[in-house]
Amino acid sequence: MTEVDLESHRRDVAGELRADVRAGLTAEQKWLPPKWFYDAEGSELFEKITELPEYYPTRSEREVLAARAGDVARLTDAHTLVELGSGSSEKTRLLLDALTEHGTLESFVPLDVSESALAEAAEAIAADYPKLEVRGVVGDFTQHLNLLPGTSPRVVAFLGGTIGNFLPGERAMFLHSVREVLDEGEWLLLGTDLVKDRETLERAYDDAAGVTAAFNSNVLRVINSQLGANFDLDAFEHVSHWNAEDEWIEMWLRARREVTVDIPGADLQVHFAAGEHIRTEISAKFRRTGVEAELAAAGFAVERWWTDSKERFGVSLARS
Ligand code: AVJ
Repeated sequence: MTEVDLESHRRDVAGELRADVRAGLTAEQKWLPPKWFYDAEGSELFEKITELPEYYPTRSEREVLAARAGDVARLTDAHTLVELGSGSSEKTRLLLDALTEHGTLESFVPLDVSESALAEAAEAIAADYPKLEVRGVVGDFTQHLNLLPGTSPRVVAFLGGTIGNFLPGERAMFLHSVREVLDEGEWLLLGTDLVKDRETLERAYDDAAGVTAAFNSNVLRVINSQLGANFDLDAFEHVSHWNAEDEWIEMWLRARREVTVDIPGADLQVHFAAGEHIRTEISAKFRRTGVEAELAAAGFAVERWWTDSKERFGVSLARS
């Protein structure tokens, strides 16, 4: 097996979790940031989600990439492909194939918070693309963008609709910070899940096999193991709800009964009334006009907009 060196920018994971847990679980409306889903087990559960019949985004985006990867290569002449929140990098192979074929690609830089998912993906890709320099970065894409290696022109891919996990203000800040680290003429390839009927959306986030429910409560398992907490996972139920006004899916963990939880690693005891919920994720859904306006506001020129045949998922190619 090829060995790929990962560089890590995550210095104090327990300290960061502690701060997020203290902020989120002492708030009037309790919340937790979605990045804490992704320990080794959570990353595996997410991979299972991508294969569920109800979870269309992965398949829809793959259809777009399969059709358009050649266009991405031709339009960008990329020397470096950076992937933010890379996970398994499974769909990314379509881009790597096209860019390798096109003859310009030198390096691939996947960045993810999950060291286990990143190591596995980076090694598999290094083995399958022997001429490619693979430089995995363990990091948080809201904090570690300025540390990305690679020669210009670079394409930064942010796929899967993960941008939907940000609130609108965070999203604007994030897009500005991507624009800031890129040189003029470099590229952003952005995947955005699109607004559609409530039923399709809510089913995608509440599958019949219960994988999404397990993924959601995994964040409590992470807090138990990292901070010595005593969350009873069975005391919380998975809820996914389409918020039509804000146009995002909200995932909650709702207390089935009154519960008190000790979180010694955060010096915290948290009380939940029966029915009280923690918001664990938002997954915003987009419209073409909104995506184009947000990219333009961040200083990008949108050169292409592509969707799958059912118009469920959009991919934008934008130039700095
Ligand atoms: C990885 C953030 C794109 O929002 O659809 C899947 C995560 N959450 N099912 C999404 C997720 C519940 C996913 N992203």
